[in-house]
Amino acid sequence: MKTTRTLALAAALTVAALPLAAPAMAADKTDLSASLTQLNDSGVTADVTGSIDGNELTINITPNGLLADAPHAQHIHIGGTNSCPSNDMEGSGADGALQVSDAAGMYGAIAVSLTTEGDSSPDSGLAVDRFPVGDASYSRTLEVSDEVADQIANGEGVVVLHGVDLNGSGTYDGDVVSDLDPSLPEEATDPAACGTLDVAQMSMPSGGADTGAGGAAGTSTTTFVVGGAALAAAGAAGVVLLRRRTGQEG
Ligand SMILES: [Cu+2]
Repeated sequence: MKTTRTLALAAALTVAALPLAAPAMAADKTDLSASLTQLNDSGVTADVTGSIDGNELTINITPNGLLADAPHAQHIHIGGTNSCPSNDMEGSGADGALQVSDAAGMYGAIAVSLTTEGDSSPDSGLAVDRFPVGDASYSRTLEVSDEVADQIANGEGVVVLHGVDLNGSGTYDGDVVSDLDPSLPEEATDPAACGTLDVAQMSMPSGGADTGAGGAAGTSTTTFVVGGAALAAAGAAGVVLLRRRTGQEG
């Protein structure tokens, strides 16, 4: 019979001992990151971090340059070529502005609405009263479907922030209506920034796998959980667990 012993090591000690350790993932958790760049000459950038762990999606967004005092719809798009258009791509809006559907073949359709509360399905894609205003930072953990979770973990997500003041009036206006909702001006929904939601490289410590060729008594598997991902997972406790399976009787 095998037993499992659990050793708790202070996170600080682990970091000090393994300063160059590559992030290693706990079983199902995959770290996500994106660096968004401008569309429609918006000047908007954003840093995105997060994770997908089973059906649990965590997304943190820090935008810069969004129109102040205006809501900004934000989504994870999936489909198309899972990519972003270039800032100079011409679209169907005013003076060639890029509307959402113009680049749907690249970033696909809305898969997750990154609302501040409540429903986060595509149905809430334009729930303007539940999206961040201006450059407000965003952080939320959501439940997503198996399919969407798999796609995101597979690196197929694209984060798009919407809402651009094309004419510099300080508010959403103009003569061209939104291709998503004709009751809104295109400025309210035109894409402002886009970035692919990249999956962190998975890497296990070298030499960590012991196939147990020495027989039953010698079978031993050690799983190291180190690095940034584990520190995030460990949270406030700041403890990294090192589980070691031994061949001893319990
Ligand atoms: Cu979108």
